[in-house]
Amino acid sequence: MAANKKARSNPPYELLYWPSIPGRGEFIRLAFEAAGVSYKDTTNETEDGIKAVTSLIDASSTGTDGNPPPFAPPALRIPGENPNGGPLLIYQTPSILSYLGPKLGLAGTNEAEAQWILSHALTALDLNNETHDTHHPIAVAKYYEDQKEESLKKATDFRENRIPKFLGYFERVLKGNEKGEGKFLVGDKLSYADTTLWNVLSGLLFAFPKEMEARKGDYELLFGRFYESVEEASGIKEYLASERRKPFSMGVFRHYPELDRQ
Ligand SMILES: N[C@@H](CCC(=O)N[C@@H](CS)C(=O)NCC(=O)O)C(=O)O
Repeated sequence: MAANKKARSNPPYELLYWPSIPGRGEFIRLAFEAAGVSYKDTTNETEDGIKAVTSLIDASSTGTDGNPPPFAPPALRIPGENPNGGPLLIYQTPSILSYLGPKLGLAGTNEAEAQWILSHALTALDLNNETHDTHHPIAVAKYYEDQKEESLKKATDFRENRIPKFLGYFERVLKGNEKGEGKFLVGDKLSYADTTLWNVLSGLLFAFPKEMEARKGDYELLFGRFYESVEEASGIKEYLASERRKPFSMGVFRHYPELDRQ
């Protein structure tokens, strides 16, 4: 803990994401926290940090310091890592995770494992994106209330067909990875695929509590072993108990009771 604190006072990595919500920034935070590596969460740690995000994605930006402009947050800034000697700026959640994975010791032990980890993280992020579409099936920029009718249809299909398809898939992956004993998707150690899937499951439990409660028992490894094991992992457990962990609210994972199983 003391080492963590010390490291946090001089972070080499800067996460740029919207403040106050877990959102897609959470996938990056969980990787850092699992590895015990320091990072600066600019918008949550500095008064007008949000300007750092809004300026990056400003519609007139053609990039900064020799980096292209990010399309949308999250983005990660790493001092001195741009080939021009300046800060390197990368964006897109899976791109950031695959960059950090080997550096944080969360990308497996060989090339095959590294690719499987990326594949599973992308699949978990697909599930994340499909969850978002249950409350915004028509237009990202419109209010949920303006697309409620379509949301009800989308959420019904999501609950009845997509949730069981994704959960069934990950249950098979856990079963097939005997080395992982139900605790890891790939190999026998924690990876960013595990932390990414865990966050999506956690979000689904928040957004669709009735649906998930009714289905949990069908996935013996996923909810009997994996979920708790990641939650208890070193670094993750401490983070989840800290103030740095923001509650789900109005981001990707939202609890609209009418979209849940009735
Ligand atoms: N595929 C991108 C999606 C990024 C994204 O949609 N970011 C959201 C916040 S979680 C945003 O601000 N989007 C603005 C937009 O798409 O116009 C990723 O995984 O990083």
